[in-house]
Amino acid sequence: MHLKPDDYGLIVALDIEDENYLLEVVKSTKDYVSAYKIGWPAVLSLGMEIISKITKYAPVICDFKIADIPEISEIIARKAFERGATGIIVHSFVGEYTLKRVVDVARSYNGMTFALIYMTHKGVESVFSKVYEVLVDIVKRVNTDGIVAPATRPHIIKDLRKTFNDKIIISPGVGAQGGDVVETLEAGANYIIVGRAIYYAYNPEDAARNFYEKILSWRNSKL
Ligand code: NUP
Repeated sequence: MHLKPDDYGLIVALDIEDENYLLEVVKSTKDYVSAYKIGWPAVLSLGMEIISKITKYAPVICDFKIADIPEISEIIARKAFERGATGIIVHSFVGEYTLKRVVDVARSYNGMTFALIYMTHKGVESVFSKVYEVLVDIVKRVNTDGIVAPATRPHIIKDLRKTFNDKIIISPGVGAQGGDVVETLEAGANYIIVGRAIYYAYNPEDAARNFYEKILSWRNSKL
């Protein structure tokens, strides 16, 4: 199952170091998610095998934030897809040759590439605001399936949606970092990414259902 540019949903970030807890979160939230996202915390703690274990329940996007020369980026992406990943996240500041190489590897596995254009956390405006237009131009030259845009900065999502109307926008920063579900979807995101607000919740299943229902009710209000 692939994410789609005309669809909406929840992606749960699993930055969890304990395998039992990670799989417990997956099993209890799987009915509400379009995909899971894993990154360095899970892979460095549990190994790459964790990817195939999660894919039994839902597609996995590997948030490796690839930022290397094309040849090395290709290997990193390939390792993720060999384990059954559905998507990979790559930084856009490394330029179009790295992005193109990652897109080619992804395509050969029928997988997806998401280019990270602007981050969510405090203090990065001083970097990203200076290079924003340059990064947008890089991504315009490469046929990535989607982009990663910050739920903490809805005006950036809005701007990216205008430029990239056929790409899937996935947005981290909802919940623990202060981003809001409805504001993020209104701005133009397709999938919201939520980590701590789900896996640190007293009841992750209820928390995931809650986010999912908010997305559904927003979508229904637009029909
Ligand atoms: O700009 C970004 N911000 C961000 O938080 C790009 C990301 N990929 N992320 C990731 O989204 C981050 O690594 C984490 O996995 C997730 C957000 O988690 P949380 O703040 O909802 O716990």
